[in-house]
Amino acid sequence: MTTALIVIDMQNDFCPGGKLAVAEGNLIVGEINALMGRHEVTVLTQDWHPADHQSFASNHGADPYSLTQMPYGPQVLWPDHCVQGTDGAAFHPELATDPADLVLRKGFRPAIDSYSAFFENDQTTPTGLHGYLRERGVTDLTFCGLALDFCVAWSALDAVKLGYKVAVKRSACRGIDLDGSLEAALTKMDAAGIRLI
Ligand code: VGL
Ligand code: ZN
Repeated sequence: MTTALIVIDMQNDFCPGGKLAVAEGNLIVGEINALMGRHEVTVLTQDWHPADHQSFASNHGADPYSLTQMPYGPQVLWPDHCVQGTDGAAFHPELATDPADLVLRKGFRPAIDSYSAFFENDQTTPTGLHGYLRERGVTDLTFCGLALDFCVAWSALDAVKLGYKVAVKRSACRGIDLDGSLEAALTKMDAAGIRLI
């Protein structure tokens, strides 16, 4: 067994004061820092969008948090967030980034959003993370970070499909909770055999 900690999107824009702030997102940084170093492999993901990204409501003349249809299916339109190179896209200043083996950026293709750390939202375009973990012999994954009901859940569900043994460290996550999305994500993860620890 080889374990990896996957820290999802601990960036300024997902913390209070950011463009797509998750309530209490800043409060989990200390716990995440303490989890690092307890796994053979540590990965940080970074949401990393170009300014013309099609998940931004502003690029559709639409209201943030409304729904649109993309060629790959329904897509929530978000406030502009995690724009490449901006302070909002930077990691939370107290996040310990030195222990990370890999920083994986995602969501950089203008036409496709990428919640999952493994596949973009078309559910076929790979990010490369699976190849990396496979080559490092990783079998077991623990997820933490933001947001529990979007990027953490989508990543954990894809990880199960890819054959990993998966746990989510609940206390080291916070959710957005859009129209019941938090409860739905927890139910789906439980049904997939993901351990909520
Ligand atoms: C996320 C919405 C848009 C997340 C990223 O990290 O959960 N959510 N982009
Ligand atoms: Zn995003």
